Amino acid sequence: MRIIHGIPYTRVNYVVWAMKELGLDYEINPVNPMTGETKKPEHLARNPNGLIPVLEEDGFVLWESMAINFYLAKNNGDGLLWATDPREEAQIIQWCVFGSSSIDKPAVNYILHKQALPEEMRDAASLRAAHEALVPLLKVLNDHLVSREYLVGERFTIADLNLSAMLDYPLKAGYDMSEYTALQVWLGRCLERPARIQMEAKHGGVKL
Ligand SMILES: N[C@@H](CCC(=O)N[C@@H](CS)C(=O)NCC(=O)O)C(=O)O
Repeated sequence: MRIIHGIPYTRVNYVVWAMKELGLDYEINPVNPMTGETKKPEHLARNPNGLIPVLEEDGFVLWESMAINFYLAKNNGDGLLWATDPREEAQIIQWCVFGSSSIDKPAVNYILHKQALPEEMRDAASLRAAHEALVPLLKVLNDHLVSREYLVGERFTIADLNLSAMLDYPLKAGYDMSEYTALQVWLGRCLERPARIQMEAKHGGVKL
């Protein structure tokens, strides 16, 4: 039995999308951060940080969306989303660490301060800061994608999934990426995959 703890239109989306790509069954236990459920003892026992997503698989518990997706990709679907050699593996990790350490926070802050927070909590300076923080990161990705279709190994991997899912936040909130042509084409290629569309049809798109 595989359970994802969390509500789907958050970073839980990264994991649900990976499950759909890999054809894995899952159940969702809708632990909702907006109602304080992430800070209840029951959830803190799963993740002492009080955050979602958390994966539970036959008693095995794992938190941090990147770690969960590495685990799923490496061990399911005959390696469909994973690397074929140690160097590819290192490159997948490189892009995902870059994503979680640099892109994830400003990407989420952008959507929060643009539209997801209640209006009185939105802050123009935070929105501007999130926008500015993303500029050099989008350029790094765009430059890399000018000469290739995917981040690693010329096929869709968990690196493409994780980073395009992060960038879906600012994209959906109206961040203008038109000057990053290669990045935009790649985002379309990733976000229009059938598994992503199925996920959005079932659970809804990103909100926070
Ligand atoms: N680095 C963590 C971040 C997890 C995270 O911040 N999750 C948010 C939802 S998208 C959350 O649980 N927020 C609840 C809170 O801050 O109390 C990961 O990638 O799993």
